[in-house]
Amino acid sequence: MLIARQVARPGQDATLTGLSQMGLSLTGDWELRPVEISRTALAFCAEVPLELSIWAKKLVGRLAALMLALCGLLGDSPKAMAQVADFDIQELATTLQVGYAVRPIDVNGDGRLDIAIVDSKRVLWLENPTWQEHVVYSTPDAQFDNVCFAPHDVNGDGRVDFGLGADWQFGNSDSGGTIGWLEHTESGPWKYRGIASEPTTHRMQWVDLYQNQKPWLVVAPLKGRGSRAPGFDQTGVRLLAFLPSADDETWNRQVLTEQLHVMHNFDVTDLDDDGHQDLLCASYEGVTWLRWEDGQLSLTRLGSGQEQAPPQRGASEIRLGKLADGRNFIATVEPWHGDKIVVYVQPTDWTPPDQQSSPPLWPRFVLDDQLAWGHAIACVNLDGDADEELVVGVRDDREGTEHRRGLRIYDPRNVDEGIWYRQVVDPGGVAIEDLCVGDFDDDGDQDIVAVGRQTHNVKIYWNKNP
Ligand SMILES: [Ca+2]
Ligand SMILES: [Ca+2]
Ligand SMILES: [Ca+2]
Ligand SMILES: [Ca+2]
Repeated sequence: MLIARQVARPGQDATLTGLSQMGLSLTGDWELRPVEISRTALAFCAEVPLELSIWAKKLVGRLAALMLALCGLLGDSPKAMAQVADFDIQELATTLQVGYAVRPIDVNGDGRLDIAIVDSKRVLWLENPTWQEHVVYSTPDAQFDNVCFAPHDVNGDGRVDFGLGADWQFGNSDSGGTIGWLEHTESGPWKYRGIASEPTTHRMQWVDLYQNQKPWLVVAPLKGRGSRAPGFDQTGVRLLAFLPSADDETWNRQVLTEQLHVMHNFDVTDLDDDGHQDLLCASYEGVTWLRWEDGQLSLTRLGSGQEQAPPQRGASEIRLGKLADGRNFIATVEPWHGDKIVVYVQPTDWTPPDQQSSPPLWPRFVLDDQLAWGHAIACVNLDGDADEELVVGVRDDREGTEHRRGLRIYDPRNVDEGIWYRQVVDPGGVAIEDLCVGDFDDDGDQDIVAVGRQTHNVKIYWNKNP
């Protein structure tokens, strides 16, 4: 473990990216921060003539890395600084095809959080504390996979039901993509009811759109209808909302917006703390905040996303986090095929704009570019300070490198300068398609559950912080 000094200046687009552009590569746990002594290394690198051969540049890079390492060794204990949280790791007996989605839900109403999972052809829950498998819906003969779900007591009988997105066809933006719900029956399999279909249905959440305690099922397809490779940017995504009614066929439905393109995920938030739910969407447009005022929807762009041509554009995963001083940060995976972990930090003087104005974007910091595809994010308090930490699930190994898929934690230290600690947990352990957080042992701290794609597994990372 090594302390790296931040080489990019505060306000520059990238911190770690600045390092890698100079041929530096840091593995394991690290901290990025600016110090006087690092400027020697920075100046040394910056003065290398551009026409130097690649080998000469590598040599310079290694010398700079050595200097940085020495800087670190002169400082505080690197291990103590990089360690954010301590975990006991438990692999459960369940084997998945693809663990598309996982949520912490008390399915049986006994007061203990269970683990609910959407697998390729099954919906199941694992009962706390034995983690016994209960398969409530199985479609072994289906041609295509389930992809997403969202819990809510749809029929008001006291048992939690699930909205379900299925018939997932990544390459078909013309048809397919089912939206329905699973009624939690008293015993036996749950009953599926179809509501609608929308090609590339991909993510769903229940949202109280109009602050009347009647949540709508909000559904985000990945791509616009009829959009085509390579960019899939010809048409906007139809962000849909469905309000339950007694008759499944007549659920009230709305298209909330078609302005955004290639929306990989969205988060349900209350970003301006007005007590009303709003949405943060990750798309080619970067980070867009959707809110309702007097029933009117407004869209405000808060973060740029990666500004390159499609499909290397925008953001793909997104969650809102809270800092100890009350400000927000927005954590994303960027671009769509996300090889970067990015945060946007709310400026200290930021206030929600009126609907007509377009305020400056929040500053963007690249925390990590040593990954193939980050595919899940949570913002949660894991340690003893009041800041929320950033939890990231990396799905794929990066080819030809030592940067493994698995769990990574980022701890905010000085967010206005892009300074975070990184902790790599159980590298290679889970090819994380999705993760969730919850206090599964009811000991007052937040634990993490990750579900795998290529690894087909489920692991609980028990938080052992004192
Ligand atoms: Ca339970
Ligand atoms: Ca119910
Ligand atoms: Ca914390
Ligand atoms: Ca716990």
